[in-house]
Amino acid sequence: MTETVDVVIIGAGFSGLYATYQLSKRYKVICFEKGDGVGGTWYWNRYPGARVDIQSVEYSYSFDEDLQQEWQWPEYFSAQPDLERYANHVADRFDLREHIRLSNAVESLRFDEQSDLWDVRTSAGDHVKCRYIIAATGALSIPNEPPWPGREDYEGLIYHTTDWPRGELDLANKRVGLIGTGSTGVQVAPILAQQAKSLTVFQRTPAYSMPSGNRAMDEEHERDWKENYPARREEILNTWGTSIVSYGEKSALECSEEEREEILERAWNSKSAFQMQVAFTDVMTDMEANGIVAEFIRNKIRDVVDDPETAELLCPKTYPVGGKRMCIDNGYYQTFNRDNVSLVDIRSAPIVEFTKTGLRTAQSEYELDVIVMATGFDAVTGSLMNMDVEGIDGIKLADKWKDGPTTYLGYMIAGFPNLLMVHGPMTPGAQAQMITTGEWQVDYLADLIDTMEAEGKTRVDTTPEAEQWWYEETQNVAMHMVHRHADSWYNAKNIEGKKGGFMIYVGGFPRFAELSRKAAENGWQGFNLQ
Ligand code: N01
Repeated sequence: MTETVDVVIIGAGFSGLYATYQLSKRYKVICFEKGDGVGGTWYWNRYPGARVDIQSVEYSYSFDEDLQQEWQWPEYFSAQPDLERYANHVADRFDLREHIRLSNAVESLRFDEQSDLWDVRTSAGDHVKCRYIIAATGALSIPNEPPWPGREDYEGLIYHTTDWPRGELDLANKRVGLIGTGSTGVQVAPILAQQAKSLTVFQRTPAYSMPSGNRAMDEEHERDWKENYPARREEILNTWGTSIVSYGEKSALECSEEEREEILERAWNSKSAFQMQVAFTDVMTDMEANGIVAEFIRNKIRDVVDDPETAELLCPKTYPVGGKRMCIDNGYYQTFNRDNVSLVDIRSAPIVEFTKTGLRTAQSEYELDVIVMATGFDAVTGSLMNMDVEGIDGIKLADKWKDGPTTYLGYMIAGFPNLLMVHGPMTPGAQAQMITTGEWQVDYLADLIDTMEAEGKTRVDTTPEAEQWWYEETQNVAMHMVHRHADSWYNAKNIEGKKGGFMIYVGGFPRFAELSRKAAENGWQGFNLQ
């Protein structure tokens, strides 16, 4: 049976849930979700230690005043179970479940040029026609698993952190290998070290990380936020990184050494990794200023790690602070002082293959009972590229994006009418706080849909020229930022062979929002309403 609705939303993560809430008020909506529960990132990433790195009074919905007043976060930085509980609460409280179909992944999307409707087919066999698609598929949904040979011969267990088994995993007496030292590896390592017989950490590039200082929520802090929520939410949207921190007013280069140290110590104790990146005006734009912050962090690492050789290996020296996402941790560097933990440098001697009993690098062989892959994601484009998406004239999205994504303001792709994206390629993504900025983008797209419906239009598409303008803006702003000196998932350089330039807009959310707003005010410039 074929159903017809107005909008199909893909993904019941935080943006998909809000899109379902917002659009189901006036349109017929179905939200398809691959997982058997809601929460997206916070449904999938249930590895031990998974926790948000932005304080939860910020990293939460703003759309309903009662919700933000009544909800209580137990800790400053919420753990995955609390974030998943919150997503479920929102789904129940706002009666979203009637629109959501779980364990039901969208497999193909085909645009019908006669009717201007999308034809949607799913893993559970559903067949739906709809005017609009909202792809809230997440920037970090498809795991990156490097194709080292021999995997099928390995007799131990392999877990990617984003596909962690439910329930307790008994690691006592197990020799565990952890590959990857990004935000995820840094969070999971201390816990694996406590649980396992031994932990071997395979590091290609060290992270910059600072202690999270996570603690139980204190009443005064919570009350302060709840009394000031509307103003704080506005302030969040008006800051470069959509987080309320204290933005430095001086260049690192014009401060005396004592002044710098004082500012950096304060930033280090602020419990916000973002604060380190804005401690001075030029940390994110000037490599010399950035180098001062980098050296401060390296000295903190050297202070904590007992073995000088291990400490040096853990010190990032090849890219700037903030060039990749800076991490916050709960005892990461202290982990390397434990007798059961060792660090292997796979930059100088890369992993070559899995063996029957573990891993072989260019230098040695390691016997491991469990291998944990914290190797990140086929980020930003992976989720849509994994579906069979066909636009006008039979163009496949996988072909269109084979050399990297192009979008207009991250919302639309030329040749794929009525397909709208939240946190799409070339939006600020993880350079911003994704719940609040996701709400903002959903509201923007809801306005676009409302305009279409009010004007009796059936097709909105963008143009290659509009895409080109946005591509240049995205790449140009990156050329002024230190991000260009790091290989990361922001610029598609985390996976060998992946093509594309900057897929994350690093010009700041306020500029992105301003350009989006201007386009809407100028009669939806760049969006071709027909
Ligand atoms: O992934 P990553 P992640 N050979 O891509 C290594 C968000 N997040 O899951 O740096 C050897 O950052 C790779 O090495 P290198 C956050 O936005 C947030 O950790 O490419 N190593 C790196 O060490 C974050 O940015 C939170 O040299 C290989 C690691 O694997 C994003 O998710 C928590 C390799 C991957 O690091 C992704 O973080 C967790 C190879 N072939 C995540 N391929 C919080 O809110 C990859 N690696 C706290």
